[in-house]
Amino acid sequence: MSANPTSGAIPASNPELAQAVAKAVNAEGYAIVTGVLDRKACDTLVAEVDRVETEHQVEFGKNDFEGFQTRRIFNLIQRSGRFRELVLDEAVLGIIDAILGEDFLLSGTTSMHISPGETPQLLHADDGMITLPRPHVATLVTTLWALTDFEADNGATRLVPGSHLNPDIPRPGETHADIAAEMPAGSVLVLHGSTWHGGGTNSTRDRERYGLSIQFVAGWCRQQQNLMLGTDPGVVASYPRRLQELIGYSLYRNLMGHVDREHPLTLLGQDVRPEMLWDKMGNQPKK
Ligand SMILES: O=C(O)CCC(=O)C(=O)O
Repeated sequence: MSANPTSGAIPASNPELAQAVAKAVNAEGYAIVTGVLDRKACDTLVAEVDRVETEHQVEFGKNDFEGFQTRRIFNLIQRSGRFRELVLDEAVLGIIDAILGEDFLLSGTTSMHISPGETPQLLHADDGMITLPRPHVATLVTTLWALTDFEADNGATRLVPGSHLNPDIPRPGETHADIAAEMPAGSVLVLHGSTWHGGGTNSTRDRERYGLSIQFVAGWCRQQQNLMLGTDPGVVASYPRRLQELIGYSLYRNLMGHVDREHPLTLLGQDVRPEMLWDKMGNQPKK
């Protein structure tokens, strides 16, 4: 395993950020964006992960995939406003829009806190269970946020560049030319959903690796975490409109996701009446 792809990283200040990242993700299967968060924000988020882990007595994973030395918190948007703010990061949403197109959805929010002693996670593709023949356009994008430095020895995510174009998914027991996505705290690794990757080994004695996964899918796909059922509508009603839309209170191309022909935001008491696709189509001349 070689390390340190950060040399090709793209700074968050790049004026063409969304296009530059989309180009790299489509060509290489990944991109690293540096400087999305500052150290203070990372420290605050680490403290927030610690707080939620303690409050909910989050234990290590019970299988080798989730990691016997890794703690995960799912549905982070339920746990704290700080995580909800991250989901709404304008720069990252611009990147996702450039890759997945309009009306994309949030697919899930998870923390992965890797402790010393963790072994490598099985390489996998986050879209590995779907039945579309590979390779295919990105239907899913995972953003992995480094809250502490990601280093080759403390569990930095490993990935196989270009593997999103491979017609297969990796099988257990195979070895592949993976690299460690070393990146300073505050960086975000953007992964094409078909790219082979996995959490790394933490061979340090005392360095915890804190990361967050904020995952998105195209608006016509199923979300991995059921965010509509995972959050009380009474609580969602107080969220910013953009977050409500990303959870699923939105329509894809003015059709998919409607409720009795109404926009789902009407269920949160909002008066939203877009022109439905059927209206648009029905008003076209037939000849
Ligand atoms: O923790 C990481 O670096 C990656 C985790 C991951 O890929 C997963 O759990 O699916």
